[in-house]
Amino acid sequence: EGVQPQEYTLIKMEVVPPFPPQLRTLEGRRVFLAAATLRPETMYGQTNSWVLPDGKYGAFEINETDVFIVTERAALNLAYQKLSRFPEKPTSLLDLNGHDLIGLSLKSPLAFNEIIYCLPMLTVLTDKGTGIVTSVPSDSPDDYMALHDLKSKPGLRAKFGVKDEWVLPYEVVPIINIPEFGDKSAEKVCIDLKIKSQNEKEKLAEAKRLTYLRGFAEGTMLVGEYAGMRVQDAKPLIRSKLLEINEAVMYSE
Ligand code: A2H
Repeated sequence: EGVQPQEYTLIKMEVVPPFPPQLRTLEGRRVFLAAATLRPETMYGQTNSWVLPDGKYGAFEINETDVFIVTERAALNLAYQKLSRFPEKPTSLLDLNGHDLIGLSLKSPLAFNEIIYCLPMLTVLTDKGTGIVTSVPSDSPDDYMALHDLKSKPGLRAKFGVKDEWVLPYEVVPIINIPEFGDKSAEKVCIDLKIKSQNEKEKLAEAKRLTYLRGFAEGTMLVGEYAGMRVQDAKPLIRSKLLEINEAVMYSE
């Protein structure tokens, strides 16, 4: 972990019932994949969520009604931030791994796609955030390449039991304009840098640097309540709104 504390927004991606067999014991509760993001203003463009297939997760009681699926490490941090049924003591209802989560259908705040699916990404870190990532391929080069890999490689889908209908219908949703990069900045930068897969770490770091700098400074919202507003002005407004309506919570580490 870095020296500077990082403030994330945790997006509550609700698992849509009926639950699959491996989650059946959670039936009757409100269960969320809680995804850590630094870009709450991009939530309109969500196409899926990401988990690490071999990652270890748990279903933790946050309060009387809500259950968050996150890593144990994140659950402990949450418990020290008043996000646990019992203060400073995470209680897990169920141990899970990434494979158990792949294919879950989700409803996520602000997303134009009404239902999105949980999919595998091999570069998810289990020692950052919650180990759950929400995917916005229009504006995140990592998300764009990981979705591109799944779309273009039937063998990769087969390896992780990913059904075509969880991936193929989902297109990049334009949500932010960046003068230099257009309305699908992550796609453009990945193509310009000739990035071939989610595993090209160095090129992806460069792509992230380019889109992040320009996006925050020069980006304009194309959609939503704050269409036409600069990204840097819309971001805190959208974050506050999500927190206020209880579709997100704050999390720092
Ligand atoms: B961001 P930082 Cl549109 N493993 O959210 C890998 N990546 C993770 C993660 C984990 N355990 N937890 C969070 N992240 C991602 C949106 C987004 C993000 C956009 C553009 C850029 C971007 C949609 N994905 O991040 O190392 C999450 O993806 C660029 C870095 O703490 C989170 O924000 O700075 C970001 O990384 C946090 O990374």
